[in-house]
Amino acid sequence: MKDLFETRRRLVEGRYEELVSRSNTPLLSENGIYTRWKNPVILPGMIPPTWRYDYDPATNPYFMERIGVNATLNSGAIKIGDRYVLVVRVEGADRKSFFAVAESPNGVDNFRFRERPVTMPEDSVPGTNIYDMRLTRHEDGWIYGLFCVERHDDSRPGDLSAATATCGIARTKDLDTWERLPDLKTGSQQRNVVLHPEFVDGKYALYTRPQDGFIDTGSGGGIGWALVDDITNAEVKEEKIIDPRYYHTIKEVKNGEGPHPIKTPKGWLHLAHGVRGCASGLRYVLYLYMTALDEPWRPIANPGGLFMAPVGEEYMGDVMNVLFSNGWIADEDGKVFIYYASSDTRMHVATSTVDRLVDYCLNTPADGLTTGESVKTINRLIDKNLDYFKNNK
Ligand code: BGC
Ligand code: BMA
Repeated sequence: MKDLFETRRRLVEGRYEELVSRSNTPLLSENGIYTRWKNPVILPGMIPPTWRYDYDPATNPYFMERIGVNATLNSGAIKIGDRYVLVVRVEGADRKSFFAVAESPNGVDNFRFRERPVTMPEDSVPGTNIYDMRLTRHEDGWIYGLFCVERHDDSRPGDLSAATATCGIARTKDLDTWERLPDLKTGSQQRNVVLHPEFVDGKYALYTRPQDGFIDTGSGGGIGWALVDDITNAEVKEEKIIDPRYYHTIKEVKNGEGPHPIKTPKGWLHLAHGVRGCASGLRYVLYLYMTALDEPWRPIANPGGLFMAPVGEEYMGDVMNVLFSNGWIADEDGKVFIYYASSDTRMHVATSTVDRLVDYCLNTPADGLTTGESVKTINRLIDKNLDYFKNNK
């Protein structure tokens, strides 16, 4: 029995070490806009074995897993010193998500979790589940984590699936100890709320996503913008839609802000997700847009269509056909690390630069909203190229 225990222990620890210490390689970038990296950066197998296995041979003679991890997904991201840090949504085999901090020296591999997951203090009304944290280093000096808090909707006692989504707010200096602030008060359900890093007119500014129900955005028209006087008692009194949904686009059914936008000389660069319905369910893709530097709520560029969609193994997982991102890091040298989850199962990284992403936003034609317009747009490019060839023989 002792042999079996030792053999299994070595196997489990060997596999874990292999995953947390393997190096990553960039793949060929066909579109030239971003580069995907070969290996996922976070996988359930990278959760430390001490969270999953009982190491005492007396109580776990077969060295079996006691606490399973189902998925490691939608992660917030931030650079702390020279470390690339993710606050990962870890989902247990029991379908409960929690946050755990993983750090890497280079942003593309060797991510290791800290010793324990985050113990998030509760709001006055405890949540059933928490997920999808957006991290913001705010100019007030705190690091904020805004996330979704899910609770059963007790106004519908007979319906076990009736739920509410609310924005939870917490702040920290080190990602270990969190001060929980009261949940955001709004007139509607909220799943994708993001804190803007700067004060606007002396107020905290939020990207919101008002929705009628837990799943349905209903009349909720898209990504919103709201100012909040006091983050320690945050209330949305007025909300305006800055990035609407449209019929027959990649964001027909839903859209939501990803991480907070990156400040660039040409405007705020935003990463978001768009959702459409199809025969196999909902399809989640990523897209970019830009807003004005001095008025972060005013759109200045809306490149048409999707920026990233699932490829290969990314299609497969717990919730198929989903790319979701709530974390990216812009380095001082202009390099951008886009952290995205595929199919609610694992985390990946793609790299680009601020210059390339801004160029993409400013020079990708906007969605003309009809086939006729799309074909006209292609013909304009062909005309331009034919002219160019003629004049540059
Ligand atoms: C899941 C989320 C999902 C949401 C809406 C929640 O119960 O945990 O991952 O986005 O439902 O489908
Ligand atoms: C949601 C999101 C994510 C998830 C996605 C796909 O609405 O908030 O948590 O990745 O659905 O299941």
